Amino acid sequence: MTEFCRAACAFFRPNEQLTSLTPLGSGRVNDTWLAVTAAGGKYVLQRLNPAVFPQPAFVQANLCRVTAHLRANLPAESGFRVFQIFRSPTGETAWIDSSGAWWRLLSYLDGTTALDSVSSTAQARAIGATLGLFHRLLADLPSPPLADTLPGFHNTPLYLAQYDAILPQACQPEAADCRDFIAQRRADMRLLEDAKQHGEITVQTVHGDPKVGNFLFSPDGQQAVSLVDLDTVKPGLLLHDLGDCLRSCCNPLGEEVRNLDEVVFRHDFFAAVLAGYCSCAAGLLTPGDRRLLTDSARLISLELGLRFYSDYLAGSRYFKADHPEQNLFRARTQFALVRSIESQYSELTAAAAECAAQPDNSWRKK
Ligand code: GN1
Ligand code: MG
Repeated sequence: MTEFCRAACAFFRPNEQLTSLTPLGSGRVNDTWLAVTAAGGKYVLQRLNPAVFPQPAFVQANLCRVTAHLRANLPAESGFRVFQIFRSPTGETAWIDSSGAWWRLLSYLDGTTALDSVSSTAQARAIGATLGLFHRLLADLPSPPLADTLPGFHNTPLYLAQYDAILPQACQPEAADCRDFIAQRRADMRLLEDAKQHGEITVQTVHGDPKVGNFLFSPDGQQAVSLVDLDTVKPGLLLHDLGDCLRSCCNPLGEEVRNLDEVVFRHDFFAAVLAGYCSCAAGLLTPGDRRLLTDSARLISLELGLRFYSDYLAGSRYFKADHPEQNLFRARTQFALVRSIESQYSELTAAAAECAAQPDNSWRKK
């Protein structure tokens, strides 16, 4: 891999000498490095996972459009930073290695830090406000819609059908607790897709993966300054993003917890994310979106647990894993989170209704 990293850097920056290469972040799909050059340049070097993104050209085209649109429309006072996509001297935004994988070089946002987990309601609120700003800006993205880089992404009934198909040919033993957990919730899995079919909830350009680690903060951990990992930005549901952001932000122990009794969905962080979001983007939410806020967090946690469990059964071919049971543990953590949401369902729903009733101070949908 290091040889490919060197070749990719040389392709984009032929006149700079690479001095160090350090793995960056904890992405489960793509490979990412911090590349530093002798001239002091700091870059994010990424290899797109071809097994996950079959149309890398779409990913790159979306990335260019989205970053340009964000940059052109950011309110100056927002403090939000957008990374740059570097081109080779011949104008390419991607280098393709001999195995066919696509690589790109992005600017490293110096003076920022990624959090492992949320540790205060202030951070939760900052994340919610940043997601709201992101949605608001992308609500005005001129047509045509972005290409679908990952068909079926966040289509929960489709993940359920894939799980059913994997079961007869699983290469790992079934786990009875996960099997029963899924069996008891099969009917729930249609909730967002049905609401979408009925036109009750908002479809627009969304991030697709707004988990805690994708929000960059100021070094003191107080200000959220960016939202990165834009490969899954494409048309989707606002509730996919809200649900995913909530499932990640309200789970301070992270995605791999061994003692499942410790997993808790934090009620205070839930209210804070939503308060931050609504202060920026309440005007985007329809009554249907507002009604399903708690369910979105429950559904996306259930969906991710189902995806991890299916991948465990299939031999961990999608999510990177250090050992064969890692995706099983990840699935159990998500299912524990679902249980915690279920046990606080009415309190969470009341808190969500209160947040969504707040006036949107800054902006309204035109
Ligand atoms: C994957 O690769 P990463 O870590 O950015 C996944 C998300 C999951 C997340 C869970 C394209 O994101 O959907 O929520 O892992 N991305 C894709 O950590 O499947
Ligand atoms: Mg991602």
